[in-house]
Amino acid sequence: METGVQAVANKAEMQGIAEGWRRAGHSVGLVPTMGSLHEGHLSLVRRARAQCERVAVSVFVNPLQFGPAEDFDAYPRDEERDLMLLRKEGVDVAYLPAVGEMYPPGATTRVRVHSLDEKLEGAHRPGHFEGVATIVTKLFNAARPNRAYFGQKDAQQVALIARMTRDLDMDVEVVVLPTVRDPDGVALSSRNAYLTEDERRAARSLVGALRVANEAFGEGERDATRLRRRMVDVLAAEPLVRPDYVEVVDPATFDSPGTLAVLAARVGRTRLIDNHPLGQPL
Ligand code: PAJ
Repeated sequence: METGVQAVANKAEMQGIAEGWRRAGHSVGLVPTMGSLHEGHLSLVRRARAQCERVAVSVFVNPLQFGPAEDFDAYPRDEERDLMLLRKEGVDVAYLPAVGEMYPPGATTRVRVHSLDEKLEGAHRPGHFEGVATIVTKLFNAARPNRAYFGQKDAQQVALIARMTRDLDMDVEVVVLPTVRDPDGVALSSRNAYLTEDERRAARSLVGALRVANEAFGEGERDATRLRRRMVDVLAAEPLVRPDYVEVVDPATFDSPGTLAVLAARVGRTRLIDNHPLGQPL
């Protein structure tokens, strides 16, 4: 049964609603997103719905986590469709603050997770994780969740949020769900909308590289350098793909070696990331 979703743009209003839920003894789940929702996002929403009595989903394209040369302006936005999907999922509140509501003039406080935020994805996107840590902290303060839901698709973001909640004594359980993929294996991403047909075909090499590493791992290969080389070779065979990094790291520290295969690459002009915990089916 569809009950309607309440759209909230104001942080004080969001806090008031969350406070009411808490006072009534309801558990609260939060799913932070940047909208343009797909089945990956919806898998998080469904888990939140199953585990929590009240569910808030935030839709906010966060300028602070985009570099000056990145795609903040072009990032796909479709609020009406997002609200329709959230209504179907039985979400209680969609929190859609404007940029000025989140970052009014003079808001200069930032949250940093040192060291982790400078590795791999952080090295290629300076300031990105500071933007993520800051907005997630603010979303937690607005929606006051007991549990917050994140996708393994953004593995370093997961490590960062888990570290941040621990380091700052945030009373939020971080729930992580597996990457949802298209039938051809490509990880769902809002940025896939940028790909041409040829690029979309080339993008399969990312999951192809992860599969090759996973098979080698399954056959007993544990040497990070050799696992890495296998992935690099798969990507090198695809002329439309230019890797930023390919590594096998520890999933909590993002130091090498480890058992998490992670990669980032440009496919044409679109930058995509993917990863896989080696040893798990893919
Ligand atoms: P966004 O890219 O919209 O993703 C929102 C959540 O959906 C993240 O936790 C992400 O890991 C998860 N997700 C994306 N693609 C997925 C897939 N194919 N399978 C499973 N989960 C997937 O990540 C962000 O937004 C932002 O950085 C945010 C946390 C909202 C802070 O601004």
